[in-house]
Amino acid sequence: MTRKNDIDTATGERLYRMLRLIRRVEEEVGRIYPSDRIKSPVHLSIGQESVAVGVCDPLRPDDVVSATYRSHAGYLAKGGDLRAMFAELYGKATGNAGGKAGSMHLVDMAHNVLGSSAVVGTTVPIALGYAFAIKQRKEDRVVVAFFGDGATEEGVFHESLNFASLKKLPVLFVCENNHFAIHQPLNKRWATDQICARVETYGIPAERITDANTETIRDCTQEALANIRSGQGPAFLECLTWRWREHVGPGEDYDAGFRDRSALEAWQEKDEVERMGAALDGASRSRIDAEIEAEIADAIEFAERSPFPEGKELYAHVYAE
Ligand SMILES: Cc1ncc(C[n+]2csc(CCOP(=O)(O)OP(=O)(O)O)c2C)c(N)n1
Repeated sequence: MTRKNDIDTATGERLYRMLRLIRRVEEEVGRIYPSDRIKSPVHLSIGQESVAVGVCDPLRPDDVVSATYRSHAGYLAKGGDLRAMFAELYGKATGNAGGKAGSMHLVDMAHNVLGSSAVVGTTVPIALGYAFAIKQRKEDRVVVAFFGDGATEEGVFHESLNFASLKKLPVLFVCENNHFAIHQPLNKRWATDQICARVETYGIPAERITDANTETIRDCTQEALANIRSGQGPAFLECLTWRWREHVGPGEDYDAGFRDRSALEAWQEKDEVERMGAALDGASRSRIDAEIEAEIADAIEFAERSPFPEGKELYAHVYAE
C-alpha cells in the first residue's frame, strides 16, 4: 500500500533526524570496524532505516520494542542510549551489558528496548510474553516485535501469531522484508510471497508497505496502534526494504553473485534519508546534521576512553545468584 499524509515541519525534522542519526551511526560503525576496536560482529541496517523510524516515531515512551541481531536501528529509533551502544560494541564496561554482549544483543530497559538475540525468530515469542504480561496487568502499552523475512519461516513465528491472536495481545508484528536471508532470496524459500495472506489466516489484520516511505509506515503504524490499544488484538506490517551492505560486516556483497547492484541502485534512488532531508529547509538540515555529528563523536570518544570490564566480570551473570 502507498499513502501519504502531510506532516508538519517539526515531525519532518524529527523523522529526518532519526533517519540520519541511524545512517551516520552505522556508517561510523562500518568505518571503525576494520580497526578491530569494535569487538563484536555487526549487522548493519543501512538502507532499511525508514522501517524502524516510521514504526517507532508514534510509540509512547513506555511502549516496548524487540529487535533482532540487526538491532541498531530499532534500538536508536526507540531512544536507546548512543554512548552505551558504542561502548557495548567496543566491549567496554560502560556498555549496555557491561561490554559482554555486543552489537547483536543490545538492550536498554530504561527506554523499553528488550534485549535482542542472534537466534533467528527467538525474539518474537519473547516480545509476545511481554505483551501477555502487559495484558495480564491491564496496562495500556504495546510491544513491537521487529524481525526479518527469514524469521517468518520459523515454526515459533506461527505459534506466536496464533497465541497473540487467540489472547488478543497488544503486539505489533513488523516484518522487515529485505528480500534475503543471508544469501537466499525469497523466491528460493517461499512458495508464494503472500506473507500478509498467510498472517491473515490467524485473524490478524496485515498490511504490506511496498515503497519504504517513512510517512506511510508511520501512518500505518498509527492506525495499527489505535486498533491494538482499543483491545482489538495484534496487527502485522510487512515493510519491503533493502539491505545495502553485506549480511554481516561493513562491506558489500554484490560480487558474490546472488544479487544485483542494479537492485541496490533502484532502492538508493528512493533513499529515505535523502528524500526526507531534501524536504527540509537547508539551514535546518545543516543544523541537524551538525548536531548528529557532534553526538556521534561524543559517543565514540566515550567508548574509546571507557575501561574494559575487569577479569572477574567473566564469572558474573553466568549463574543465577
Ligand atoms: C535459528 C537460526 N537459524 C539459522 C541462523 C543463521 N542465520 C543468521 S541470520 C540468518 C538470516 C535471517 O534472515 P532474516 O530473518 O530475513 O533477517 P535479516 O538478516 O535479513 O535482517 C540466518 C539463517 C540463526 N542465527 N538462527
